Amino acid sequence: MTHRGVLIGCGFFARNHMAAWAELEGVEIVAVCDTDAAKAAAYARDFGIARWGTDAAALLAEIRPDFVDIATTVGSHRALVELAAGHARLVICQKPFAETVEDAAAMVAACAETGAMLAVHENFRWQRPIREVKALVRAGAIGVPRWLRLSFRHGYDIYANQPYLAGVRDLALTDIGLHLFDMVRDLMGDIDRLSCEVQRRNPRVAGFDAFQALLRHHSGAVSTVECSFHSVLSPDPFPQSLLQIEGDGGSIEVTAGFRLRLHRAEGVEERDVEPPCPVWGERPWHLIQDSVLAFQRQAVAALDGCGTVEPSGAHNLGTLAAVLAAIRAAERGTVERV
Ligand code: NAD
Ligand code: 89Y
Repeated sequence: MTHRGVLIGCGFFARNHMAAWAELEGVEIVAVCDTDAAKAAAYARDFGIARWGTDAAALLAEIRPDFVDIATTVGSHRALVELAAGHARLVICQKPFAETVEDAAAMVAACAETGAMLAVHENFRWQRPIREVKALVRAGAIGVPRWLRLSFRHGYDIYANQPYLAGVRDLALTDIGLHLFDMVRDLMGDIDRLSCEVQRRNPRVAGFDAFQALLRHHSGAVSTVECSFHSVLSPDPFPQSLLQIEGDGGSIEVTAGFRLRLHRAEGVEERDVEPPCPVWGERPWHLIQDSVLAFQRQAVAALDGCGTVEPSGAHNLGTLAAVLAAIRAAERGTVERV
């Protein structure tokens, strides 16, 4: 059986969603929607979609899809998720899920009420290097994880594709911090308290384009998470997250150029963890594009009745709360409980 989907938001990033849906068996995007008719029509033409529209409510009522994939920017998420909750079995919402915990909780409640599954398109945890690290940690390769450093620093011009980012106040925390905090929670467990410093590095952007946060987890583990969009590095590692994680029995590091090293008393094992570039993809975005495919693959399985899509809206509420706590900690110079 083919699960029928509607994609809402035909902008820069959703081209990756569309290409990935087209590659996956058992799903089909049957209609696309954008308030900008020219963008919706262009997607319909480029991806061979029969139906397009500018009014999400009218389109969902007409199509009655199995799933809705929301790829708009954050300001429209709550209204679209609440709408989709009444029309589909699965609702997927791009990050940032919401700007406030209140909005995020309302979306979780709306889907709980109708019984729709709700997932947030948090694809970074689905990147191949991160999946491999998680598999090693889960298999006990380093023992209990005690300390982690996650670093996302680059100078790639993200504003060329996403000009709206140049006007976001808490830019680094809300654009990439959400991804990093989701990955850290996935690897190290929930966060108890944190402190954070932010910086405005690029004089051409309005917001804080760098941050460094120190996290204490409920397990007692400690993580340091850092991000900068204005670092001069050659070769530029964008969009790789570099990582080091230590347990009592060993350490794992992921370095630039997709090298994973597992250090244990008996020696070091090294491997290449670069994902393939999809036929529709391009470097350096292939790391992210492959993770979109991996994230969406779960949706097909969930629609088939096998498992859920991770992370759920309810789980992402905790990630949003952590990022909002980091914003407060940076503003006040305090240690904040999450
Ligand atoms: P964009 O502005 O290029 O595209 C968003 C589109 O949504 C626009 O075409 C806009 O007209 C449309 N839209 C807005 N409100 C709508 C509504 N109510 N109904 C229908 N259409 C509506 O933005 P983008 O750069 O593609 O980013 C979209 C989201 O994807 C952002 O939240 C961004 O953070 C996220 N993103 C995620 C990743 C990732 O790796 N997960 C990467 C890049 C961007
Ligand atoms: O919006 C961001 C994301 O989620 O991944 C990379 C990005 O496109 C620019 O920072």
